[in-house]
Amino acid sequence: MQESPTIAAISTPLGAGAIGIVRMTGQAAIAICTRLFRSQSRIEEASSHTLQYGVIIDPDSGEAIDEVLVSVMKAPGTYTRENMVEINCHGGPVAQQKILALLLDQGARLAAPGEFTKRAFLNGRIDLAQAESVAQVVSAKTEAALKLAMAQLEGSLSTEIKSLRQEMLAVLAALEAGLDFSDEDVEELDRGGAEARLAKIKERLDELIESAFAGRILSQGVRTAIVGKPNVGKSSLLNALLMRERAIVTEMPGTTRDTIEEIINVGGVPLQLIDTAGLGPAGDMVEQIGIERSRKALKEADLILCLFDGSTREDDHDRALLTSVPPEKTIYVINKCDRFRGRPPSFNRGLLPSQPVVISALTRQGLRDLKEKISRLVLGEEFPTLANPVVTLERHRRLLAAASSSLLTAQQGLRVGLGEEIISEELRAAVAALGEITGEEIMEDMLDTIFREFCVGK
Ligand SMILES: Nc1nc2c(ncn2[C@@H]2O[C@H](COP(=O)(O)OP(=O)(O)OP(=O)(O)O)[C@@H](O)[C@H]2O)c(=O)[nH]1
Ligand SMILES: [Mg+2]
Repeated sequence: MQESPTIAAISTPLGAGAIGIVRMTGQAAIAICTRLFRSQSRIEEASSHTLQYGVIIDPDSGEAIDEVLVSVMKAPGTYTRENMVEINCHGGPVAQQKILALLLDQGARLAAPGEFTKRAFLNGRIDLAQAESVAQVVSAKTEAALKLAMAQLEGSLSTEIKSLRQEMLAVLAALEAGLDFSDEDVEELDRGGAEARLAKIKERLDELIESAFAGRILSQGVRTAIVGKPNVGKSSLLNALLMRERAIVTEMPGTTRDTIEEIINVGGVPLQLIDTAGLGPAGDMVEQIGIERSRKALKEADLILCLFDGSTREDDHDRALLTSVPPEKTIYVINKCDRFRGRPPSFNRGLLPSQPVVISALTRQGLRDLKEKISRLVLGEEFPTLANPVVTLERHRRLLAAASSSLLTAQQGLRVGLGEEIISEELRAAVAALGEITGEEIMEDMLDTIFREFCVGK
């Protein structure tokens, strides 16, 4: 990728801020900046990784645009491995836009989303999995998600994938040596040995695949549906957890007619909370559609908060609800405990498959217990420690699953005495799948799809 055009973009978010950064990378970055920058020292002569004070001027009018600090970073020790300039200007959108426009006038091209990071990848500074983690670092919503993304950026996943790929290549080489010299008198391939090696590799692949559930939860959030019959306090619970009056609450059953989604952070785990329409007799069309949406939310949820009104006796709707929630991913919650303080709830908790959490969405009593139970259930014991690489992207999970299934076929082939060509074919497919994760084997259009998800200036 030598001689790629110089690109520029505003890297800080749009809108007014104290400082804005306009970023430029490419062979001509420093020369372009020089033509606009008036200062005591010349930036071409400045040492790499230094900060230069000066003024950006419009070269046509000589007018001063902004007082700035310019970071000068010279190839190859930079983010993109090319010359880079970052102009730290005042954070108003006008100054940043004007400076960007001047850079474009002087020959830079506007950067596409993720193009800085794409260059870092194409120029070999980071591999593809690391490049993808940059977007995750930027979008991390919790500390845990940030830690995972940082571990991936530092290469923990890539190192594991590359080592698995190397091991597959070694088995493949042994197989193909058998193939190439099959006319000559070479030792027979040790089928049992090859199979055992593949089994070991597959085991590690499967561990990575398993980590994807936790990875998705930590990086994207646990889909958590609050369900229950009308009027038990679902919207009140959503509001209490959010600590603001997000959903409408009234004493009328059937208040919530559509699902409402909000994100909260419980002990470092992001929850995507979904308040639903009460599951009960549907009156009009809107209520019917609302109830269908509730059922969909219930089906797609990773976690269900199944809510009952503890101040009234259970009825058929409660009982019907109990048959439709899977106990292994449900926390049962008895609400309105302020109404039966000191006395047992009217609701018969003996109906519930596990110990319920008793709360009052009104007085916030029991909310802490509920949050603790949520993080215990989600983070569970089998949750991987962040010391091991964790798969956070669906793209990676899919490729790992493809590799694992090819390995399985290859293993079976070795066992039943299939021809070595067929086995190498499967192995090659597995090697290619892993290569797509780290970008050792990847098509240009795949890259475009991946980097399109990035923000401009990253
Ligand atoms: N005393 C008491 N009242 C509560 C509590 N939680 C909710 N309520 C009341 O119960 C009524 C219904 O609350 P909502 O939060 O709207 O119930 P919902 O389950 O969302 O109802 P729908 O949207 O109609 O399905 C309101 O009058 C709330 O003030 C509680 O913990 N204690
Ligand atoms: Mg409601």
